[in-house]
Amino acid sequence: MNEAPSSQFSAESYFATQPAPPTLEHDVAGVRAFVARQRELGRKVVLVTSGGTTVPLELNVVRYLDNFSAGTRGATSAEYFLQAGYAVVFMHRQFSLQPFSRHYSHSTNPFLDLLDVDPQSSDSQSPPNISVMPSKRAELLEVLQAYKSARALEQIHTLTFVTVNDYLWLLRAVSQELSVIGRQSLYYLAAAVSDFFLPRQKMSEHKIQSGKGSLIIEMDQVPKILKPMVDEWSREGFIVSFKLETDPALLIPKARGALERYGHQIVVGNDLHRRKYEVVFVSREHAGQDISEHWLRIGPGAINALGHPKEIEEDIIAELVKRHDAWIAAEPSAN
Ligand code: 9Z3
Repeated sequence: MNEAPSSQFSAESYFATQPAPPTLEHDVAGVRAFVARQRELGRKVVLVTSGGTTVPLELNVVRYLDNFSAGTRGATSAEYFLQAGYAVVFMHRQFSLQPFSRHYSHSTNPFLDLLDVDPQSSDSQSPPNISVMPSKRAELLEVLQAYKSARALEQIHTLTFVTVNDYLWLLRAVSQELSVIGRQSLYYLAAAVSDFFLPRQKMSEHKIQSGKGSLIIEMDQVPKILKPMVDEWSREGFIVSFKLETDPALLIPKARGALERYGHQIVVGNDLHRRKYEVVFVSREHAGQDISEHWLRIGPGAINALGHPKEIEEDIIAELVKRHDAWIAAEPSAN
């Protein structure tokens, strides 16, 4: 068994000691083919990460630590990126929300409630017709058309992760694949990623037994993955990370700290309870300039141009598309 380095992993020591997920090669081949196609078509490509990572406590996993995220931010944002003409690599936690189907989440808007059965239409040969209730048709049609169009245009490619280990391996591999399109690539890192993990070498093989009193687990820190992303894997990509805090007083200092430490393009700060109504973009207009803050807010009951309840992701993506276009247009040396 490999000796795991104690407590602080660099990205390098992490990948040298923690096993790659078994589906990695297959997943990477899919992304490679997708990116090659988008490159031919001249489309910009965004990697959207979404949902929370788990940290298993046992090799035969019964218990795990989870990070909060329903996947709403990522799934909603992916739809607006598609609308803006981007190709989307949607890398999400298995079973978290996905673009389009998110509108019919089983708990808030169950799909079966959209349907009607017409008993008159049945006979001994065929079952009755099923139709969409008239009151639900217009909304469903809009979602369905956008979904079918993204599929027909081969504009979206989906990948799943569960553990933080799956996430880290996939993120590195996908970033390297996307780097071939240079400045046309955008990274939108909305997944809620654990800061702590249990190295494979320290995990119990079987279910941790009770009966010995309280459970004490010492976890190691997950390596700061944005650093090698910015410096090595995606040097020309436009990188947007999210910072989640629950104490509003920490949001700006933490977001500024992340931008200073990693040197990427934007940190979007959000407070857990206000995340659907306000976010803050923390960035520098040009390298060397002071860090500035730009708040995006939507009022309660806001309605968009199509007459639907406004989602803050619409404004987040519009702002990012503008900034990404400016980034593409700028000379590399100017940044
Ligand atoms: C976010 O901050 C996302 O906006 C949310 C979205 C997870 C709050 P939902 O999926 O929630 O709509 O329910 N994501 C990033 C969270 C994160 O783990 N950030 C790390 C940090 O804060 C840096 S990568 O340290």
